[in-house]
Amino acid sequence: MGGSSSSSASCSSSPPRPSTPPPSKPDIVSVFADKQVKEGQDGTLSCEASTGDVTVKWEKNGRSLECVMDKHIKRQIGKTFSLTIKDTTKEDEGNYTINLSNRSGSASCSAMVIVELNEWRTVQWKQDSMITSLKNFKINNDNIRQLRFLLHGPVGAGKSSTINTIKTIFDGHQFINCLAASDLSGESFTTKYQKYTAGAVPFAFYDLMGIEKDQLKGVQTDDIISALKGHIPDDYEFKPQAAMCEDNRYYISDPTLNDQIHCLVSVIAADKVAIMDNKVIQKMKTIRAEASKLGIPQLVFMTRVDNVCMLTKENLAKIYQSKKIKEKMEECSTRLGVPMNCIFPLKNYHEETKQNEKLNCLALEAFTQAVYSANDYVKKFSRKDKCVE
Ligand SMILES: Nc1nc2c(ncn2[C@@H]2O[C@H](COP(=O)(O)OP(=O)(O)OP(=O)(O)O)[C@@H](O)[C@H]2O)c(=O)[nH]1
Ligand SMILES: [Mg+2]
Repeated sequence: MGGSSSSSASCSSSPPRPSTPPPSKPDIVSVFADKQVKEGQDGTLSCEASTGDVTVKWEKNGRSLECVMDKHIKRQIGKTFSLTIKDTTKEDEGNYTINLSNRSGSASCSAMVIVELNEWRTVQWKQDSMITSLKNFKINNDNIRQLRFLLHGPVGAGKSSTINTIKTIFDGHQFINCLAASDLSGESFTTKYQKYTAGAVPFAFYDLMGIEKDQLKGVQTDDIISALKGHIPDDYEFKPQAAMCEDNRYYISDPTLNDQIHCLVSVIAADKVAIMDNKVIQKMKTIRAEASKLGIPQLVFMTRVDNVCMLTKENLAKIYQSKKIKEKMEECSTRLGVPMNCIFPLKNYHEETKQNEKLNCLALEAFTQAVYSANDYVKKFSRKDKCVE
């Protein structure tokens, strides 16, 4: 990270007059580095060049900077050049470049200005009390042994990794059995309807094959709907060409609330939401509409946040100060049609081998919300044990 500098020489067409020797070619002696500025505060980018005999141009995101009075203050003191952005707002975030040029050549350097928003959602960054309250959690329906969570979403969204993360938190050591794919795989790595449990907590997670745009690839929409209703048994091997039907010998024809899903979690990768195919979105909307009809609560877990935001990658505790994360959540909200308060950004274990409390806290915040929603759902059925169909 840090600023970058480049310099390029260009020949002048007319020979220099003997009386005025050409100025020396500018070079950047000290570049400006990426800068994090708190919303509402001033941020200054400052660099030093080898000469002050230059024309100065500032750019933002590759375009000439439109200077706003009392907002952008450009200064040159000798060979030092600076730009101060007053009273920063999220619109000021971007890549800033200074170009210095004269007859003998030019030089430039660029850096990111990242505006830390005022925290717009708070997270409890201590995990112990959250883990304890989930470990002691009592389901509000005596007939229900476990709250059941189904994770669905596009191929490679991070469904299996999310289950791994939650299991890692409860088991107290890194869990990597729920097979997560390498990033390069184009097809779903998970093919079975696999159930995972964690430690002694009364929660079960169902991992699904990813949703694909093609009709005959990935998990079938009808299979996910059948799983929501409790018709699909554990370990069922999905067949992309044909959805499970009533005459299949594994079909659970009379599911109880214990076979049903109690909370549907849509998993979306923050770095892929913009390129998600409309057909995949449409399939997810169909599933969500069916879950709504059944009254099943739904949340969105937005994974891979470290791939879209440098501020968050460096310090997960700043996630709710990041403009980029907010934008990605808004994009998820618009594309999937879910309100912002149902979207939880998180980072999964994928390269680290040691437990990370901030990562755990973010996942625990999201998961706790899923647990309360699932519990509210089964509470409604506390006197009837039958499926709602
Ligand atoms: N950087 C980063 N990578 C992640 C994160 N979560 C998952 N990954 C990576 O994303 C890739 C896909 O993750 P999986 O968990 O296999 O995704 P999936 O949704 O189960 O995929 P399928 O089962 O193939 O449909 C893997 O390489 C993970 O290591 C995250 O929060 N950050
Ligand atoms: Mg998977």
